[in-house]
Parts: sequence; C-alpha cells; structure tokens
Amino acid sequence: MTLHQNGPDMTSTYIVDVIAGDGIGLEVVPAAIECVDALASQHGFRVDWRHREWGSEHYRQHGAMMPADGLEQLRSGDAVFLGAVGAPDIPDHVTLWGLLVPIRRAFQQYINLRPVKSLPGRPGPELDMLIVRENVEGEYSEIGGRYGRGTPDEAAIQEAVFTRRGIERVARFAAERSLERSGTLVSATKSNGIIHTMPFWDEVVAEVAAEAGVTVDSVLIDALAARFVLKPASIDVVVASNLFGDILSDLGAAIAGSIGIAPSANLNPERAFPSLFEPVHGSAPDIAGRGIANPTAAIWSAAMMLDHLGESAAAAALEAACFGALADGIATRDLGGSATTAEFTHAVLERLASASAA
Ligand code: GGG
Repeated sequence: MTLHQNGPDMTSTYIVDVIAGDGIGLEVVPAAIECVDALASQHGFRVDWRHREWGSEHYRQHGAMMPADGLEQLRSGDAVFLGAVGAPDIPDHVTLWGLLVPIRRAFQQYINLRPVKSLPGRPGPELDMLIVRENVEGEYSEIGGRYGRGTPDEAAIQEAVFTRRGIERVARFAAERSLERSGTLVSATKSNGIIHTMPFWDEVVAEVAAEAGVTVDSVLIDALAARFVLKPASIDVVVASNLFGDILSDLGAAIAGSIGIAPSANLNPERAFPSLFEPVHGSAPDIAGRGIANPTAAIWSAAMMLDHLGESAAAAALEAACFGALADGIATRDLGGSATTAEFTHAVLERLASASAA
C-alpha cells in the first residue's frame, strides 16, 4: 500500500478508487463519502477519491464492465470503495464476473470479512458475529461448461476448486480473529453430501485450528442456517467457503434486521495490493433512484476501510455515529422507519460533528 505524506504537517493522503456501480450503489456510496470527508477534516487526513464510472452503463456503451486496463488503473490506489453491481437487463454473471470477481482475484483479496451485529434499539436476538468468507476460489469457479444446447441431453458442469493453500490461509485468518474474541470457531461444511471438497475443507480447517489452539465446531450448512435463526448468540467467528459465506452473511444481516446494514472488506492481508470495501447488498433495482436506500452498510464498510488504512480513531467514530443514529430510532424503510438516505446520512454527520466538538 502506498501511503502519501505531504505538506508541512505531514498529513496522510489516501488514494481511494470509487466504483459506485449500479442501482443504489450510486446513492449509498456518496453518502459514505460525505461521512469520510467530514472525518478527514476532523482527524487530519485527506482522501483523494478517484471516481470510476464503471458498471452496467459502461457495459452498455463499451461491451465491458470496466476498461481493459481497469485493474492496472486500480493498482496504484490505497483502497477501492465499491457500491453495487447488477442490472435487470444484463445477466448477473456478466456483471459480477466483469468487475467484482476479477478485482478480488487479481488483487488476491482472499479474505471477505463480514461482521454481523444486532442493531441498537431494535427488537430481535442479540448477535455479534464475524463471518470470514473464502473469497477467490471454491464454488466460484470458471471451470466447467455447457454442452448439448437445445437438445434433450443439454447439461452444464461446474467444478469447485479448493486448494490446501486457499483453505489454510482463510482458516488461519479466521483462527486468529477467533483468538482475539471467544477462542471458538464455527466452520461451515457439507461433508455429508459433497464428498471430495468438503471433507478436504474439514480436514484442513481442523489442522489449522489445532495449530492455532482454537476449538473448531464443524457444522453442516443446513444445520448452521437453522442455528443462525434459532441460536445466533451461540456463534462468534464463522469460517466458510465462498458460496456458503456469501449466503450466511445475508442470512445474518436479515436476522439482525436488514440486508441494508451488512458491510464487508475484501482483504489482501499481505497488503501487496489494494483491498476493496463494499456493502454486502446488491444494486436493488426495485428501490433504486428513490432516495430511500439504507446507507448503513456502505457507511460501515467505509469505517472498515478507514480502519484498514490506519485511521482507527476515525473508523471508531464513524461506526459509533452510525450506530448512534440507529439507536436514536432513525431508520430507513427497510428497518421499518421513514428516513430517506439523505436524512439518515445527515443524522450520522450531525453525530460526527457533535463527537468532534465534545
Ligand atoms: N455490493 C456489491 C454487490 O453488488 N454485490 C452483489 C453480489 O451479488 N455479490 C456477490 C458476491 O459477493 O459474491
């Protein structure tokens, strides 16, 4: 990561590439940027936002979700901040594999960190989980194909790829997070039905957990989904494959109140490449353009980005302001309230200003 120090006071300046993308990404990303800019002046750092107009509109105009040298353009930045990808007129695998998946893979963002917490002041179960999703292999694979199109024998084959290196590094990262928390780790599996990859996953996770001194509870994904709903407080850190981790984080966020609150960090832990921060939610075309999207997930993702950049005090202030607004009952429609995106963002900005003045 390049960190730029400039000016007589050596103010830190971070270069962040912004891909607002599609749908509500275009609404929640500016909300989060407003909050980060407010924090920058309060905490004495600068963010140079490099706006990239990539996404479905780029695809409609140029036949690709980003320019051919898009990854090269991002490489020199300190982080990438992404909104959402997906549009009803373009197949979802085209939008995802044309932008987000190539960034995750080229920049070896093999950890997708997805915290889930119960919201202050809202009814519902107490939960505070960290989902550690493997982010560059597993069920998300390009290996396979289709044959016999248009015939009665038509079929599709999709291979999953699990490597020892890939499982070890995600299990190690999860075990380390678990040692900082409860010392217990839940591993999502399906080794009864998936007979090659999942028993391998179980074996490697168990080896890494034993080495790290962490107790691992290997739970079949179907039983784990039920446990998320029935006993969420019994779960702390979860390590999961690419697909299982994706599904579990939406489930966790829904149990906490709304998919509109779930943040994520796509991390290259070695910091050889920029990491990417994004709300877990998609482009939500059903509500896009109406100014009612919940910016919590984007704001919380921005807090994760600040923490990654080393601005931990600003990150904590942003998370506190966002949760403070929720605790005071300010909520968008997905949470049963009536606040617009702008009203919720204003409430967060007000709390940032009061905390800074105090
Ligand atoms: N916030 C980015 C976004 O649009 N995500 C939608 C999505 O379907 N992501 C799939 C994934 O994370 O693998």
